[in-house]
Amino acid sequence: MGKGMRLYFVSILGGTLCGSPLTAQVLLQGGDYRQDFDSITSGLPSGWSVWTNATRTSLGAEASFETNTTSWAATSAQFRNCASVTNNTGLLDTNAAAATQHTFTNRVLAVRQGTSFGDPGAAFVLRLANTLGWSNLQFSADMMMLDEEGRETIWTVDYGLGLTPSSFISLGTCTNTGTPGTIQRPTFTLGPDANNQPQVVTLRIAALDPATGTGSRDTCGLDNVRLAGQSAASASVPLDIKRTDSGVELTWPDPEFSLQAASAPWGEYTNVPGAGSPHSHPLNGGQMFFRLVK
Ligand SMILES: [Ca+2]
Ligand SMILES: [Ca+2]
Repeated sequence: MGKGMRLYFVSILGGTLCGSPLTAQVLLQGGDYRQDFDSITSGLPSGWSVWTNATRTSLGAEASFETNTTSWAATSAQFRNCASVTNNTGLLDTNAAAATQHTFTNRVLAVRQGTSFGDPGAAFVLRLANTLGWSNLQFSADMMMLDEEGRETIWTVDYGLGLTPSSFISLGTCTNTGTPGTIQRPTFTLGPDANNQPQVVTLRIAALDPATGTGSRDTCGLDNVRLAGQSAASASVPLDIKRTDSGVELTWPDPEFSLQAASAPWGEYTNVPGAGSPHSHPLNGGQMFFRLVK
């Protein structure tokens, strides 16, 4: 993670909410936010919480999270710590035994809804302390099918302002469907009211409607959440690009900013080693995207 992609966390007022300590919110600073949930055996990451009874006008009730590694097919209705279907070693093993799943280091924040648990109303919540200096915030995540059963859950991505919003702006939906290992990647851009916002911004991935179909409910997993935007600081520094005989030349006026590159707009951006302005980049590969970070 480059120096411009640090994430800072801030403590809030130390209160409690529904019996669970609410310890922190995420503060965007200097780059984008990513969450891989690979450390959830120690608890939910800062800024994250899980809820039931979520509606379009309420966060609902904060729920507990089972930190112990739990198999995809376990039938207990709960928020749980599951293995990804793709281990960090790259192995794709949708038939892995429970004991093998427990050894996977690639974890996901998962939920198994039940007749009286979270259907509808299950929600994954991320709170940002504020978005001061940020605009054009883009959210994306992997929604992963872990255990496929008869019902299908429609997940709504929405956000509201404040710690406990009573209204939410819906960005869209994604339906977790397909065979185990199928990944949906909802990607949405937050509205202008999420730009440069001094209040807490509360983002959700919520089952606001009853699951469709009949029978048991799937186990769904959330992973690789990304939140990226444009910061006022970096927006003020132009990155110019021009064609040369051998490729392109990138120039920028502030040496405190470093150049990063990625093969897709969403990244993953990595530092371009030794790059200073002007930087010559050959045209010898696929498309590339550049940005400046500080
Ligand atoms: Ca993960
Ligand atoms: Ca299903």
